[in-house]
Formats: sequence, structure tokens, C-alpha cells
Amino acid sequence: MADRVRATLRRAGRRTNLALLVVLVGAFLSGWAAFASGTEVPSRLTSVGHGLLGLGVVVLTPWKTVVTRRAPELRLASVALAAVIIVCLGAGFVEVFVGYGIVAGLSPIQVHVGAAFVAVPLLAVHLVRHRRGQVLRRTDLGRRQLLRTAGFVAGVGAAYAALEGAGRLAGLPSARRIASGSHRLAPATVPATIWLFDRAPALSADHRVQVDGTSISVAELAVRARPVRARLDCTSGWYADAEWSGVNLSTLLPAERLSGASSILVTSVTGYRRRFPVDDAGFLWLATGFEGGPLTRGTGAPVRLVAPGRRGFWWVKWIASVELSDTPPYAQSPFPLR
Ligand SMILES: Nc1nc2c(c(=O)[nH]1)N[C@H]1C(S)=C(S)[C@@H](COP(=O)(O)O)O[C@H]1N2
Ligand SMILES: [Mo]
Repeated sequence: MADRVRATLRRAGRRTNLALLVVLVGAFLSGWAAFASGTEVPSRLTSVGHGLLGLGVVVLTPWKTVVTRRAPELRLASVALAAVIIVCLGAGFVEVFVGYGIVAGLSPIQVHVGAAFVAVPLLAVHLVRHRRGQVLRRTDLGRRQLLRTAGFVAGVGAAYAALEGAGRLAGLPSARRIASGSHRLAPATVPATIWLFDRAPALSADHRVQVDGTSISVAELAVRARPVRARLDCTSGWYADAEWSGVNLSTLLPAERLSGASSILVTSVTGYRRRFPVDDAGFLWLATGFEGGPLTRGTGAPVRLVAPGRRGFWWVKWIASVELSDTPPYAQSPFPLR
């Protein structure tokens, strides 16, 4: 076994680089796909896929080390790229096995995503510099290569299963994470979360929301509100099951108005906005209460969206308006830009 591994290490080279490129790009894309997934099955598929691709990077490391040792010189961008990928992987492992937490103002996922962002231009520079001889060859798709690829995939799968099993045996937080990978927080400890650059405004209690052209006071919403149990699953690595109190959008938007529109646009007083399919009206609530009390300023007071089955960034806080629109729901950036 050891001899065979050593023999394959001697063959490290062009194919190692190609494989590493494939898993890195795959890891990047599957990370975004996992962020976009809000329900059980897509969340499980994307987060397990993302974990496997990340482990694929780790498993290729011995081969890439051989390639690197042979290089006549090491470029700064390449060394920086390696460092950033190590930070990215490290933060990913911390999130999975240690769990959500804030150290020096940052959560593991913030470090993980930040490092992935920095890696993109560094990888671009690295690829342009080392493009010569890195092309795909006919034999790469031959039987021998397919067998090697299958061996690699099996190795990654075994490593994943072993880590998952070890996490269970040791009772680590990894064993309790949900399909999206998030860790549980008690409702009372939910952090006031900003997607990127938004700011929490201070709104007065006599704030009014424009719903399809009608001005509704928060007091009226509060009177009509019903309890809603929902899971807020933030892409920064935590989730909370809590009881909100809110008014279902289908009770505020008449069916004939909904059927004439393509999407529901929910806009915050800050300008932060998300667009939903009209069919979602029955799954969206204008919430004015949380766990038997009012909302706090940081968590959206006096009115915010509750959108079960969608990741936290859809739960627009400090709502100014809910509008029906002819624009299709997919005509928006997949993630907020503020
Ligand atoms: N206007 C506005 N709404 C927002 C955000 C934001 O930055 N601005 N962050 C979103 C994100 S990423 C999450 S996870 C939830 C967090 O809700 P919380 O602050 O109650 O935890 O609000 C969402 N709604
Ligand atoms: Mo979030």
C-alpha cells in the first residue's frame, strides 16, 4: 500500500494540477450553492458535496507538495494562494467540528468565505503564469485515468466518512449540525446579523408599512399577528428555532392581485431587498414579535420578514414596503449586495 502511494506520488504533475483545479472550482461553486439552499434535500446535497470537494483539496496535498518541490522557483502569488487556501480549509474545519462562535469579531464562516474571495484573483494569477503544459489530454479520459479518479473519489469519501464518524464518537458539534451544516443557537442568543454592509436603522413604533399600495401601521399588524414557529438558518453557520408572531402575506395580498403579478418585492428602509415568487405569499410573514416579546432594533424592529425554508438573508428586516411586481422573481442577484 505505502509503496503504491509512493509510486503514485512520483507521478504527481500535470494531472495533480488539473484535479486540484477541478476540486477548487467545484468547492467554490458548491459553497455558493449551499448558501442558496434552504430546504433539507438541496441543503444536504450541496453541503455534503462542498465538504467532499474541500476534503478533495486536502487529499491532493501530498501530490501537490511533490509538484511544488520540483518547481524551479516559488512565486509570491502562488505562496499566498496556498496560505489563503489553508486558512479557508482551516476555517471550514473549525466551523464543522468546533461550531459557530465569534473570535476577534469574526465567525469561522466569515473567515472561510473571505479567504475564498481572496483566493480567486490569486488563483487567476497562478493559472495564467503556469498555463503552459496544463492542457487536458486524450489519455486523461482513458480507462486507466478513470480508475485512478475512482480511487481518488473513494479515498475522499472514506476520509469524509471517517471524519464524520470520529465527530460522532467524540460527541463534537459536527454530529449535531443540520442539513445546511448550521449549528443550533438558543433563540435568546441569536445575533443581530447584517449580510454585508447594511446598517440597523432606529425606527419608531408608529412606523408604517406599504403593502401593495396600502399603508398599514405596525400596531395593526401586531393585533392581527398569529404565532409562527420557524427556523432562522443564517449562512454564517448558526440556526435558531423560535416562535415569531406575524401576519401571513396571503391574508394581506388579495388572491386576484397575486395572480396578476410575477413577484413580491420586500424592501427594507435601508434599501436591502429580496424578490419572491407570488406563490410564496402563504409562506411569508410580516413579523412584529419574537419569543413572546417585541423585536429588538438589531433583529428588525418594528417589522421584519419571516420566511421559513429560506436562508436568513431572505428574512428582510426593517420593512418599508411589500410590492407586487411584473418582474420575474429570478431577476435579482442570487445574494444581496449590501
Ligand atoms: N435589511 C436587512 N435585512 C436583513 C439583513 C440585513 O443585513 N439587512 N441580514 C439578513 C441575514 S443575513 C440574516 S441571517 C437575518 C438575521 O436576522 P437576525 O438579525 O434577527 O438574527 O436577517 C436578514 N435580514
Ligand atoms: Mo445571514
